[in-house]
Amino acid sequence: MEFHVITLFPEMLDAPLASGVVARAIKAGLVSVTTHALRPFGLGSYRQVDDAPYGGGSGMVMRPEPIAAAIDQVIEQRPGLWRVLMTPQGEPLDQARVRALAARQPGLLLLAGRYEGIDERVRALVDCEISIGDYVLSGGELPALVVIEAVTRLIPGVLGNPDSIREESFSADTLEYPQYTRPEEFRGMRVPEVLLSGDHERIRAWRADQALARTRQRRPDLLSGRKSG
Ligand code: JAH
Repeated sequence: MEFHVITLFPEMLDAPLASGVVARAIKAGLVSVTTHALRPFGLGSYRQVDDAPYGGGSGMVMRPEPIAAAIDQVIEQRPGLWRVLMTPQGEPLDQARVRALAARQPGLLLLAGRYEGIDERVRALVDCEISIGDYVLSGGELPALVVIEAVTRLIPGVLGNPDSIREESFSADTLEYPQYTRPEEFRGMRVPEVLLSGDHERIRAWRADQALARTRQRRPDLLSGRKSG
């Protein structure tokens, strides 16, 4: 699986890709991540990538031509990449969408914007738009990294232990049950007796009950039908 990222700040991707699961997947040759600096595609001797909004207003808007030129160059090198715009106006990212993105061969071209927005006509140049949540960021780089990590984890061979591809919270429709490790007592808080009982059927039932109760309390939206929230 190939990831390509078009960004004004390629160095922002360096540290997060240098350690952890994504770094291991890159070293193992299971994925590749290529950053493409947008600046060289900017206009004029200042390599301008933004301009004032038509109609007035504060803030700057990304011009479409540098983005289009960058996309065209990457797609020419690598036809078939699924073009994804990171934007708060996009479709919310959830584990189902991560799975769908992971199925896109040969990979993803992630577009990370900056400034107060992107010229509306850029939307015509991408295949989909993804949001990682309802909050304000300064650009799409962190969301792009979120997509890269979430997708990479689903690629066969990336996670060493196949048991941990249980996929954890959100793949199922409940949150995880409470987890404990040693010591049996920590600052007066004891590990629930059932987990020390060795009764695997009781433990399974307790965990299922806890997961459901926690989901009802914290994320009832996950229980009321497939998707919502
Ligand atoms: C901010 C371009 N869903 C989170 C998210 C994604 C992208 C951006 N902000 C938040 C963003 C500024 C410019 C994109």
